[in-house]
Amino acid sequence: MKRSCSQAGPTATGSTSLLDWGWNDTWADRAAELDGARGQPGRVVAQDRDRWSVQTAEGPVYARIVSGIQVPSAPVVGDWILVTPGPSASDPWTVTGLLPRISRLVRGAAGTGLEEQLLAANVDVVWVVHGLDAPINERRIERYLAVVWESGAVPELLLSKSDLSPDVDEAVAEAERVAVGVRVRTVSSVDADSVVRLRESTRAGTTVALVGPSGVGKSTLVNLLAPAANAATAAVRSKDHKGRHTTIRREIYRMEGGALLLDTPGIRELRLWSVDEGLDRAFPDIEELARGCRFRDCRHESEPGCAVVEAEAAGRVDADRVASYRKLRAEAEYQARKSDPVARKAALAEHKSAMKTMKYHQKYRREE
Ligand SMILES: Nc1nc2c(ncn2[C@@H]2O[C@H](COP(=O)(O)OP(=O)(O)OP(=O)(O)O)[C@@H](O)[C@H]2O)c(=O)[nH]1
Ligand SMILES: [Mg+2]
Ligand SMILES: [Zn+2]
Repeated sequence: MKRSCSQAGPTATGSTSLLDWGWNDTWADRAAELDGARGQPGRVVAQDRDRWSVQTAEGPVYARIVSGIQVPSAPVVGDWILVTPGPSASDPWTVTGLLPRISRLVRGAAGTGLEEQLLAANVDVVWVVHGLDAPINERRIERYLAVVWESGAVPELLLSKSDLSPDVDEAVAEAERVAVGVRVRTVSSVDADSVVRLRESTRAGTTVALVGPSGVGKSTLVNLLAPAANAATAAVRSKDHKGRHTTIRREIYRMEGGALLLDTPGIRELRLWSVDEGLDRAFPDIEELARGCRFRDCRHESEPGCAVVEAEAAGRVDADRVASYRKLRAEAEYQARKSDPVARKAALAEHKSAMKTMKYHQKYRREE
């Protein structure tokens, strides 16, 4: 297994600066606004338990949280933090601050699902990867899109392993029916042009995360797009094309062309943790219909004058899709009812403020 700090540092990629890891004026402003916190900025590119791999202007360092120094929440991959040298030769750097996040990729933690698990921060685009060695799983795509929209990042659907699809056009058409308003593309590791097109669609300085089930080819793509990455990959099981959970941690790599790529472990279960804008953005067709409902707070279940139920009965909207929408909403609402109210309130407050800044950030990027 490779070590990110040695691979991603100056020796592997030539001299690096914070700009190479996505630093820009927004982050400089945020760092300047951090009252009282000392230290120099760096980006978390990987994490091993209680030790963070951080890229700073001086190169890669390892940092820990030291008791007595308050940090608002534990950093995750993608975070911009402040670090200072010390306290000892064996623990060479200390986390002293956390810059407010612009996006938060969150799920209900595995198991009970009642706590939020922050998977990554400050991601701009998420590639939701679906392997074409298996039939299109519409419900899974909807679930991923809802979670990603909720994060504040922009989802794009990557249909991978197109070389193994019996009918690529049909698969794309099926996926587009549920990925409403989302860019859908095919890619194959054995089709170099498809990989080049993917690379050319990214922008220097932006962070792109790959998410999806195990075995869909996330790390294979990372290795093609960021040749210094050398991420481990492994063949899927032949009987059912299931992956073997080869990638075991989240890690950011620098891509040719200047974007940052975040490889993630295959996801077994992706629970929607909150319903703010994510669900409506993943289901814009249902949101559009809902404008015709008699009651503004209609839940599209059995209320009179419900335009969604009417459209469903008339076959104008796919009943499975409406069921999927209701299921995701119920899931997030259940978690909201059952989870610790104090912890949830604090997490939601941070989440909402990140969403606001994401909007600012998008505007900022358009004006560039
Ligand atoms: N035929 C074909 N095989 C591919 C393609 N992309 C990946 N594979 C193979 O699929 C298997 C799984 O690829 P990985 O890159 O390890 O998948 P992953 O999504 O990173 O899996 P986890 O790390 O377990 O989440 C490997 O044997 C790859 O060689 C592709 O486009 N076409
Ligand atoms: Mg992998
Ligand atoms: Zn309704």
